[in-house]
Amino acid sequence: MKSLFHLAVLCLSLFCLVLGGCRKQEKVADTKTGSFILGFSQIGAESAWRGGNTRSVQEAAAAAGIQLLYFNAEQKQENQIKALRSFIAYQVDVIAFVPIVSDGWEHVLSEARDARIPVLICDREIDILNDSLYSGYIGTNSLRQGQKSAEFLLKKFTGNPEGNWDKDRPIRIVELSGTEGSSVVVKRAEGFREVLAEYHSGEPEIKFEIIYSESGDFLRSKGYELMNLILDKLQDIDVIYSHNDSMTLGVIDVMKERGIKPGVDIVIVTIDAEQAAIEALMRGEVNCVVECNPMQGPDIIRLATLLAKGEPIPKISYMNEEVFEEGDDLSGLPPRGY
Ligand code: GYE
Repeated sequence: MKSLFHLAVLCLSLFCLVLGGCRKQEKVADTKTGSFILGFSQIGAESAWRGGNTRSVQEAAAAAGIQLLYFNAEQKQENQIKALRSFIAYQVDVIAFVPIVSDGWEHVLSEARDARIPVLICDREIDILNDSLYSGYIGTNSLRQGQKSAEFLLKKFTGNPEGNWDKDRPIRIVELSGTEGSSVVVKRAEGFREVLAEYHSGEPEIKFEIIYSESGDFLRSKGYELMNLILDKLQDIDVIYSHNDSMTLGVIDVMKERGIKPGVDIVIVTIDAEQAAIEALMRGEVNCVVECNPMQGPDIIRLATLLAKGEPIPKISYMNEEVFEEGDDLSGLPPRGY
């Protein structure tokens, strides 16, 4: 029985070697023509932002004539790891992926290294001891997004002593965070808190207090659900700090259902800058939109092309991102595309 099993393993190994050998020869041919095969593992379709991110990669690959093997992990890390392993088995030229969470990538990245396939981390970052296991990162600067969100609040509340909030108590903030364990959530929370903590209140004395923080997993439905719970449980909320626009749209739905004026009765700061959030800002329903740029496709293809040629890339590349605030003239802003 054992010999039959060993024979099966031997045949399977030979098959992969032959397939791999053919692929390797093709790879040399592909690189000669300047085209190559990119394996891309996307986390899912949880927000309009994610949809824009996926389209950006697919359109950039098509425009560059790059063969894209695309896998949607449907929000599961184990699906991403399976996808990366299939890219390795097929011996793609480059692997790019959006790590849904920061931890748990060492083994599969070691396998990619052993297969001599360079890896580009996109959008979200990973926590790893040996950062030589990936070639570089291109994505958003989530720490700055958290800092920019808090910087707006400092301007809003400390630069306006006549504001209509209760001066006899701290400014009460509710935080809706995204997917637990993702780098974006950790860094958006960290950046936000460090700016508020560094603020030494001038005159009049103003303090900020985060009274509640919960994950809405970047989903509009969870934002709606959480906001109902929050309004049933908490009073005197001055600010909603939301880690993405999808959750914010759920929050605004609830406020309107309960006769609360979003952006007026409760200040709202949100991250992403989806079209719907910019329109809410223009209607005065949101006070600050911090951009998180999903249009990473051209940069991902540019960096993957360098890797396919065996050239080095920067370890970290951040997207250009700005802040849109109440009172800004947004009439000239082009459609967001997500
Ligand atoms: O803010 C959110 C998406 O990883 C930066 O994921 C991205 C985040 C983005 O679902 O809308």
